[in-house]
Amino acid sequence: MGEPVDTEPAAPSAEEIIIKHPLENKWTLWFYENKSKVWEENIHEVASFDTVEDFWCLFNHIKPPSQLSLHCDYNYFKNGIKPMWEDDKNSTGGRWLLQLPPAKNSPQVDDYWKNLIMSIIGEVYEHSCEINGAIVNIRSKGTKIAIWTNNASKENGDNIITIGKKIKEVLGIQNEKLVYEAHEDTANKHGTFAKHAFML
Ligand code: MGP
Repeated sequence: MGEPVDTEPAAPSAEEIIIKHPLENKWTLWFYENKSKVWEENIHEVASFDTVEDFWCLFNHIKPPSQLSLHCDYNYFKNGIKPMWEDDKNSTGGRWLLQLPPAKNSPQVDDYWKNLIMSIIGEVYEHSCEINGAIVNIRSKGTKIAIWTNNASKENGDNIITIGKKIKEVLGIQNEKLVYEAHEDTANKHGTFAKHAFML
């Protein structure tokens, strides 16, 4: 009889166990749940991460958007930026917005969301420094997925468009409409729609 064949994979070295892959930025997940009439009281910080491994630990531990209750939101923002118009980093910014049918049990919404979050924490955008975060809103009228950027001025149009085109590429969407709204216009809108500064 020959030597027994060892089919077990080699045990990871101490270095492999300890080293995590750092992200360019630290990110924070916030959760919005519509409980109080005061909007700001409904939004809570959940956890922060700055490595790929800690991101997946968190992301895989929580429900995907399609399993959330109505009127809930996930918000992933760069650490230190609150997911609200009032934050200094958001106040002059806006959002690229994708409107989808209601999310309940929609694997497509979960796919879009996962790819979008991977793209922002992986900093795949040419102007990643302009990206503050991303939000998914679960509503009865439909699901909204958005990337928030920090400069909605007309003079910054080229960068905004470049980011929007990259979002379409990341999500693999050609026919779906993406609109960019300045937060100032969203906050002051009358009715459902804000003025669209750009459209792709
Ligand atoms: P929403 O949750 O972004 O969208 O904003 P929803 O529920 O689809 O409603 P719609 O108006 O877009 O059709 C709902 C409301 O939450 C807003 O009208 C504001 O009253 C409040 N709100 C939302 N955001 C993102 C903010 C914010 O950043 N700051 C403050 N103060 N209120 C906000």
